[in-house]
Amino acid sequence: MDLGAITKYSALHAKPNGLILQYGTAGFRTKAEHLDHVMFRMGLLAVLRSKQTKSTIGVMVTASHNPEEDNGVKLVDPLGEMLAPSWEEHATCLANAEEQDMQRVLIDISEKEAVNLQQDAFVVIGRDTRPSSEKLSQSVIDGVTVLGGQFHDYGLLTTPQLHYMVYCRNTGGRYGKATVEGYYQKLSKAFVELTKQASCSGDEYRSLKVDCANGIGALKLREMEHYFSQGLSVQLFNDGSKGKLNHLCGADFVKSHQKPPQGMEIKSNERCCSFDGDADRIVYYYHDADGHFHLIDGDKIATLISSFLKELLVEIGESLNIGVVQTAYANGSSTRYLEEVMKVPVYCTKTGVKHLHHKAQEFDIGVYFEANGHGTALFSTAVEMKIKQSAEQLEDKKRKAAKMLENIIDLFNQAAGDAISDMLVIEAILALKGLTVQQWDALYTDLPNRQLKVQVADRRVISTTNAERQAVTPPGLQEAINDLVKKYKLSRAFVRPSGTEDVVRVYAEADSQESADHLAHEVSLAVFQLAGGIGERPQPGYKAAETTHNINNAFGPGTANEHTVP
Ligand code: NG1
Ligand code: ZN
Repeated sequence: MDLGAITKYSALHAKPNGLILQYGTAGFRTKAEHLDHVMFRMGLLAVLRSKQTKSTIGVMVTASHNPEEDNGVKLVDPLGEMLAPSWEEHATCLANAEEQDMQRVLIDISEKEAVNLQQDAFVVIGRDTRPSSEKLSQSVIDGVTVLGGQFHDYGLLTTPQLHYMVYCRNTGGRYGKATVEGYYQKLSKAFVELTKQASCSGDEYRSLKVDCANGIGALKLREMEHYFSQGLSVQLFNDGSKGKLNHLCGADFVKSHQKPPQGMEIKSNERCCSFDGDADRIVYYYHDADGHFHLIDGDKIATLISSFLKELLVEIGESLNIGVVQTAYANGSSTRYLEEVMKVPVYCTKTGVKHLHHKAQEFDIGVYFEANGHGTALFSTAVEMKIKQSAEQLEDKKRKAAKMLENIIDLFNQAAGDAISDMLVIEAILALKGLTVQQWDALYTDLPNRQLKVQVADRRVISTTNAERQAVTPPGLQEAINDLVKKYKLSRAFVRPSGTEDVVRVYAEADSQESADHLAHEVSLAVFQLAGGIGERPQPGYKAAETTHNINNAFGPGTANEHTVP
């Protein structure tokens, strides 16, 4: 380690005094102007992690669905998964070290993790379309270079594309070719093969309106479009040519406002979807003949996918164990439908895709989705081999089903939730089953629900258990929630501290929207009273809270990932 060079270059990426950040569920996220030193240091850390794992490590510069002025960074581990928890702690220590302590922290990490500093290191870098991203990714490269690491800068990529690149590079190309071209070819080939087998080819099944949140998804989908145009025609909206990233559009806006994005004309019963700013989330929606808006979220996507996979397995005659992984935010109707109608086991984990991904790896086939549309399906190596064999050896109908499954496996991005890949999976399934968007929506009816936020002095006073469904502290809060829930039919409510914002999130569902709204409000009041609420008491009526959420969710000092020390 050339400590002199590190000190010299670090001074060019100096840390603002007193700024403290935390590597949260989605890496570091805050205002772009506070991130230069973090980027440089994450370049350094990626080199150490690469040396330790003797693998390629990814660094993605993005703040996903956050406002355009924000940015963020996360590291991608060897198999395309999120960074290991012990290294998240190292990331936090390194990002917060004062200039004079940097060397010591780097040496500490190397020693603790037994990093062989003589080992070669390789880092791949991707970035989203934010104006600040290019310069910030250059700071990552400075960090990589000063520690003697080799790198490849992919430039503009969706987050899941970067995860894919890392996975490909560390599996000797078995998963695919580690180029954008390789990604397009792998997915498109599987998609075109699948849709060739669809019997209904009416145009209504094959055209789709896509809201790209004015982000990277537009660029990449446009590049990819001609590879799969035989199977699907996409019409892009909010493609970044004029609007602002994530502003009044994108998956997060559509899901939290339960309304269509701006800039998209929707005729009744037209199938539409929205990506988020870095294209790792997707939700679908449509207007019915009466002009009512219907959202099809991650829960319904997981249901469509898992029921299709289950049907294929039955057809092939394979009894593999398939599981669906959700979080506490999954609509109660989806869980009931999966367990009672489809007879698929459902598991609940803490919020954050790394928890879901980890759990899904326990099954032969694990389908995981957050209600907000982030998810994918994972297939064990044994399953992939078995299905490949079946596709060659079985006869007729069984062989056809095995071939379909083989292509579906190729179409999923198994490294991370991926809006483009999920969109193609969904489109293929709808075409193969001849389902309209309304028929898909009608699988079950969502229970009315409401999500609110409460400001408290210190959200860490709330601790939870049972996959965040029950509050352990502060004393009396869970009892209060239990009493409130009893007042309503088909009701459920829970609270948890957010991992990405300085708020406590409240979720409630019940048999009617009015009841869900009341329950959410009453629970918010209980949080305010028992967990140290600050500012104005929560008011009834959800509009105020929702507006606060969407207009004022920029990360300022004191938000989840950022604290300023006086
Ligand atoms: P927090 O802020 O911890 O609730 C949010 C989302 C997560 C996940 C992360 C990372 C909800 C309720 N929470 O986490 O699902 O996507 O951001 O981006 O949607
Ligand atoms: Zn995202």
